[in-house]
Order: sequence, then structure tokens, then C-alpha cells
Amino acid sequence: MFKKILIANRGEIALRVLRACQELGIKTVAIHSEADERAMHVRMADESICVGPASAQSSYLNIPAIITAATLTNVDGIHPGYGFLSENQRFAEIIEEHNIKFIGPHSSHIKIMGNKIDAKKIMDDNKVPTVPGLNDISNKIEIEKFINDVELPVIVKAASGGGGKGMRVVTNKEEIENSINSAKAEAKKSFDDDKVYLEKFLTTPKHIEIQILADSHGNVVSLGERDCSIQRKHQKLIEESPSEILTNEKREEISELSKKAVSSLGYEGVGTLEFLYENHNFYFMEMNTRLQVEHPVTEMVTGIDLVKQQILAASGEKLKISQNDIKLKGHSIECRINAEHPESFIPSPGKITQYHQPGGLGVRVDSSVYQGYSVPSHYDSMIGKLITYADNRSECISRMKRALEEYVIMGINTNIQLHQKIIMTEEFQSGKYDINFMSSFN
Ligand code: MV4
Repeated sequence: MFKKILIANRGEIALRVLRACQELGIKTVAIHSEADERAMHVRMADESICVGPASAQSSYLNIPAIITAATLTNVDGIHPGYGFLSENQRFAEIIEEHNIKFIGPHSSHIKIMGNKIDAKKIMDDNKVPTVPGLNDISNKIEIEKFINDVELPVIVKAASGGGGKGMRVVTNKEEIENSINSAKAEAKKSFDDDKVYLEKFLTTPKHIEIQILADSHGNVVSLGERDCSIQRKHQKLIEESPSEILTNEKREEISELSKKAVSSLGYEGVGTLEFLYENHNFYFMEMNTRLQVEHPVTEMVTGIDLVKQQILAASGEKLKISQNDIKLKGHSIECRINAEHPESFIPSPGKITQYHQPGGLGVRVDSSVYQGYSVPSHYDSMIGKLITYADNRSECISRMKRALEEYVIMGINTNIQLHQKIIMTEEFQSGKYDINFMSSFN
């Protein structure tokens, strides 16, 4: 088992990992930038070490400084959290070269899944349904054939893409060449890889993802799904588990296929398969090889501590949970609390002058802020997550409504009012919303 873990992250996820370590009896090292000297993750860790100036590039993304910190503090594991270096193959490799355990999958698996074409091929080989697509776009006749086959619209996507960069929706044939070229240029600039591919564009899907947990002995379990369709500009806003529209049959079917695929790869740790879901069909898009922001809703409905399990798996322990032990019970919803204007979405850093967080039965707040804390302007605007749990979805929504009303954050703008509006809509209450929900919302 690990003796001491360095947490290569900040904010609420650094706290989340710290708490898991504390329960497992593992010592912790926080890293921080000059702007984060007074951050809660620094206060809560056993040791802390400054890795650079405020900008993420020179601190939380500074691999040499983080490796130096890990060596100086003698840690035997590094947890990357999400974002920052969590899906950086080179970071995982360098850590392993220093005989420290990267708490995540093997670097080769980060690499494979980092290429969406390769990821889709692997899933396809394993009978996981994928979005119909064309990977080799060097031949104009093949493109023509593909479009005739699947019918417009189609979408151009970057192989190394993520977060919507290097994507172009094509609605008429004449646009295809221009769209490919501009997607290529954007992909080259963003990912230094201009490889793009085509997919049939699904117009009204839900975004549903499957949570997987695997140990290093070939055991894999599925922890059910999360519906993450409420998002804006590829930033998720609200996630829930289970999805209101999935039957047990559909859930089991996609879980089994996902598990088999992950198992055949020899994948270790936590992972998420992202699907589009339309007309009762799943279409695999990509796999995330990290712990995700929205993991708490899965923890609430399964009762399983995903971060502890992730750390145990990385230490080589055998999974003690079998698929039969996993029963989705009740309902959970997560609202991401951002320091931003609720209408303009402009980030709102600054000092929190008053702070009261909601509590009570079925209310969980994963946040790193406190009264008197100054939200720095250098990083993501998400300052925490409000998670509610109840026996059923409608009680879970009522509890979220109450918890949002109880939440007081003064001194900065937040999206709390926006969440209140969203959860009260008929569309949200029905559970039948799709990925277009926010574009028609005002
Ligand atoms: C799609 C799609 C429809 N059809 N692919 C957006 C981010 C990137 N991961 C993939 N994305 C999409 N790919 C096909 N073939 C629609 C989206 C999409 C989306 C997906 C999930 C959640 C929100 C979204 C918002 C806009 C577009």
C-alpha cells in the first residue's frame, strides 16, 4: 500500500483525493502555485510544496517542478486528479521512470484513448457500438460514398480532439472540403495533430457515460451510467445518475459490452466510456482515462468510494467488489458551482465575503472555498459541486432546489440562480432533455 501520495492538482478535487488518502492512512503532499498559498488543499495536506508562479503552465502543468517536488518529499504515488496532467501520457511515463506509481491507467492506455480513431477501432473490435464514421478521408469518392450512406449532416472531428475543438458540422455537400480543411488547421494549432475523421452527426442525442472500475488482476466492474446532457459550450453543468430514460436491460447490455472491451485491453483503474444515446441506441464516442468531475453521483447511487477504489487498484490490490454487489439505489444529481455571471457566463474571481453551504440529509458539497477566500483568476471557474441524493428522482430534485436556496456565496457572482432555473424547467423534470437543452435555454 502507498505510504505517501502527492496530489498534482488544486481545488475541490485535491480535497477529494486528500480525504480518501486520510481514510486509507496514507500521508499527503499538496503542490501549489504562488497564487494558491492560502488554498484549502494546502492547509489540509500533511506537507505542501510550491511548484511555481500563478499561471497553470508554470505550476500545475510544470512536469519538472512536480517531479522534483515528488522526489524531495519521497512519495510513492502521484494522483493527477482531473484536468491539468491527468491525461498526459508523457507525465505518466516520467512518473513511472522515477519509480513512482501514477494513480491512473498505464501510459499506453492514455495514449491509445487520446486518439479517438484508435479508441473507436478498439471498441468496434469489441462489439461496442460506435458512431458510424469514416476514418480515412484521403479519398474524395469514399467521402462521397460515406455521405450518401449515412446522409447529412455529418461531423468532422479531430483525432486528438476534446472539448469541441477541431469540430465542424457539415449540413451540405459543398461545405465538406472547407470544413475538413478548417478543422485540420484548428486541430493542428490546438493539438499539433491535424488528423481528422468523419462521423454521422446525431442531432438530438443524450450524452450518457458508463463508469468502469478495473484492478490489475483482470477484474472489471461497471458502476452504471451518468446522464451529462446538460452542458454549455462543452462544459457540463448538471449530471445525474441513473438516467431517467434508460431501462435496466439497456443499462446491462451497454455495461457488459463496455466491461468486456476494457477488460480485453488490460486497462487498470477508473475509466469512463462516453456515448451518444439516441432512439434507444448507444454510440461510443471516446473514453476518458481519468477520474471525472461528476464521479460523486455514481458514488452516491452505488455507495462505492471511487477514489479509494482507484488508489487501491493502483497499489495492486484485488477488487473486493463483484458486479453482483453493485446495485444502483436511489437517485443523485450534481450541480457544478461556477464563479461566473449567471447570464453572461463571464468568470467572476474575487473574495468570498460571506459563505454558507447547505447541509442536511442527502446533501453533499465538494468544494474547496471558504469565507474570506479569494477565488484566483488564473484557473477554471468551477469552485465546487453540490450533490444531492434521495430515494427517487423527484425527491432528489426537491432536495437540490432546497439546497440551492440554502447556498449563500457573497462577494462573487455564481451560477446558483441558473441551476435553480434549470432544475425547475419541465424538460429537466421530465428527464427527457438532450444535449441541445442549454442552447434553447434562457
Ligand atoms: C457528436 C455529436 C453528434 N454527433 N458526434 C461534442 C464534444 C465532443 N466530445 C463530441 N461532441 C459531439 N459529438 C456526433 N457524431 C454531438 C456532440 C456534441 C455534444 C456531445 C455531448 C455533450 C454535449 C454536446 C454538445 C454539442 C455537440
